[in-house]
Amino acid sequence: MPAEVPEPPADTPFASKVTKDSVTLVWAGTTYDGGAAVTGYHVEMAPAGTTSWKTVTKDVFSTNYTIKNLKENDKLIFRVSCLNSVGSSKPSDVSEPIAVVESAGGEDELEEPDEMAFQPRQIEFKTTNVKQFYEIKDELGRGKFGTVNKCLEKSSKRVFAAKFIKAEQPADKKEVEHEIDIMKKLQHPKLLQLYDCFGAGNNMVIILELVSGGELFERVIDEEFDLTEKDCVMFMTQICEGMQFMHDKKIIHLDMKPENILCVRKNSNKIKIIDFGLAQEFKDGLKVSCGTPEFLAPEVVTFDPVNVNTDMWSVGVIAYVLLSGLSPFMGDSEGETMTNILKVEWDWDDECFDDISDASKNFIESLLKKEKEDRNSASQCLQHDWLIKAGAASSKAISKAKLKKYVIRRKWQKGINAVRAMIRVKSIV
Ligand code: PIT
Repeated sequence: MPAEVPEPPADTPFASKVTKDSVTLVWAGTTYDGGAAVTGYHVEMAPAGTTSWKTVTKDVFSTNYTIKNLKENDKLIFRVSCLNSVGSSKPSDVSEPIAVVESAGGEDELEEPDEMAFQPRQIEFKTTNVKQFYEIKDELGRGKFGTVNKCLEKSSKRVFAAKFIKAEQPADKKEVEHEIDIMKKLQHPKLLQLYDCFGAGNNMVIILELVSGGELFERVIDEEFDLTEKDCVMFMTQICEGMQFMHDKKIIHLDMKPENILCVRKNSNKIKIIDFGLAQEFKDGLKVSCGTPEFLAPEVVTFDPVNVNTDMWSVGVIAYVLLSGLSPFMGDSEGETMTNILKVEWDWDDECFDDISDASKNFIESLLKKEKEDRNSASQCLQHDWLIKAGAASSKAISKAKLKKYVIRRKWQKGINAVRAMIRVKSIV
């Protein structure tokens, strides 16, 4: 069949960041490339309320772009078309009007804009050996899911992360295929991207975007890093951006915890959310029994229906730990932890909270609510004063003594869990 023009971007473009003279626009990839790979995007803008479209660029390969040198206080709308060798798709839906004004993190953020690691691509499951296409390099980490190694794509010489999963049973394979299906839907700069996948016999390999900054909490406890409330705002904003994108797609992560937030590079404050192994598409009445005790929402503990706000509870717990190094519901046993969660028993009593802003406390209070309907959604969080008024957040260093102890304790726990998993595997064999 001859190729045709692609379908437009799957979603309405939106602004991930606005400053007094720039807008960073983010959009989704195509739903169908027309049979010829998407080669780039055409971004257009117009004054809000008009149809005077003007090309911003036809030369962008990632699904985000920063439009610079805009006039302060202008109100603009944007649309994006997908390009392939045949031509251009119809334009996407038109964005909400975006006002060019300073917002969270704008002025003093010196980092480069968000980049997708690679342009959206059609990913097909291959049954060949991964080593035919990739050279496998050093181990990056391991967990209950298997091992992650750095790898090099032979054809392009580009580096990626290869996640090796042992899938002994057909059900294990189904689980991995489910994770792959979910990841294909999640093309966003704050969510770790899927690049390729292989399955031969019992071994499945997922090729992922490579990030090299390690776990967020490990990075912030480094001696070189002065953790401030401003930094916490920056991290929580990115986490909420990733959540907002997932939740807009009706996908729930269901295992939001510090270990699943990685830094892009050692010297960058950009993060990516990983591990979609437990993620589920929302369905009315969906119940789950998984996750990590300290971060579980009450409805997971009681095996009641979940929704996207189930993740937002865990985001509240992450913010609490990041600011204090204390785990709000942690008990002496898993049972005690779950009881504390069900009673929503937590407080600001510790003296380390004396220096923490009321805005941050209000942000967390709006998430640690028993009823998921009462919690702030990811979009509401992104509108919360604590995140919006990032410029006002304190630049005073927060004590990291407790957070250091917390990270060390979680590492121990992770080791114990890995040994437990091995013992379980042994006893099955
Ligand atoms: C990297 C670098 C790194 C670890 C990872 C990726 C791990 C990612 C990962 C992704 C998953 C999952 C578990 C781990 O279930 O140090 O680029 O989907």
